[in-house]
Amino acid sequence: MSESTETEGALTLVIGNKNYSSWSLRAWLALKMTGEDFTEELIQLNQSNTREQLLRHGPSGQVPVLKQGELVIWDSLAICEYLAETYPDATLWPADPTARAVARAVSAEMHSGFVALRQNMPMDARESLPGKGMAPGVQDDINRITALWRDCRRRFGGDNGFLFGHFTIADAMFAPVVLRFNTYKPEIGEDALAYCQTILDMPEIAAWVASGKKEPWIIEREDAE
Ligand SMILES: N[C@@H](CCC(=O)N[C@@H](CS)C(=O)NCC(=O)O)C(=O)O
Repeated sequence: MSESTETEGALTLVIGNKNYSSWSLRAWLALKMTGEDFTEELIQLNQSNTREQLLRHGPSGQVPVLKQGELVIWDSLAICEYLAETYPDATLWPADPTARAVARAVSAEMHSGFVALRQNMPMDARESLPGKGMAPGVQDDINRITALWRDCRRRFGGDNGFLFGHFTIADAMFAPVVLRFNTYKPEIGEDALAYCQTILDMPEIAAWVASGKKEPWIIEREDAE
C-alpha cells in the first residue's frame, strides 16, 4: 500500500474521559475545528483494564490517538500537525511565518512544560474548586502562561480574542489550561480572563464540558494531567 492510500479513510479519535483528559481535548478540539466528520472512541481512564485497552489503539498506551486507514498517530501535538497539513483550509496554524513560528513555540512549551500546574490543578471540568491547587511552582507556571497569552495577543491577536487572530493549534493546546483556571480560579489579570472567556465561549468547548458533566465516572487522583 502506498503512503497516500494509508492516510485515506474515515477518521477515528480515541480519547479519555472528557471530564479529565486534557490531552484528549487538545486533539479533539483541533479535529472539530477542521469540520471533518470523525468517530469518537472513549476509553475510560484509571480502570484496571485501561492500559490494555489503550495499547489496542496505540503503542504509547496513552490517549489521544488518531486513526485514519492504517495510519495511527499517538500524540496530541503530532495529531494537530497532521490535521494542519491534511486540512489546510482549516488554517490550524497562522499563515504568517513569524506568527506560525511563535505559535509552534508556545504550543511546544505547553506540550513539554508547566508540570507544576498540570500536577496540582488536574483538569476536572465539571468541578469548581476555587483556591485549591496552589502548590509551589504553580504560580510561576500561571505567570508564564498568562504572559505568553498577553504577548501572543498583543503581537498577533487582532480583535477576536484568539492568540493568533483566529483559532489555531496554540488555542487548542491551551484550552485545557482555560478549563483548569475555570475550575481552580487562580487570580489572573483581566486580559487573561478575557482570553479564557474567548475559549469558554466556543460552542465546541461548551459541548465537550457538557459531555464531561454527563460522565458518571469519578477519578480520585491528584496527579492527573
Ligand atoms: N504526550 C502525550 C501525553 C498524553 C497523555 O498523558 N495522556 C493521558 C491522559 S490525558 C493518558 O493517556 N494516560 C494514560 C492513563 O491514564 O492510563 C500527548 O501529548 O498525547
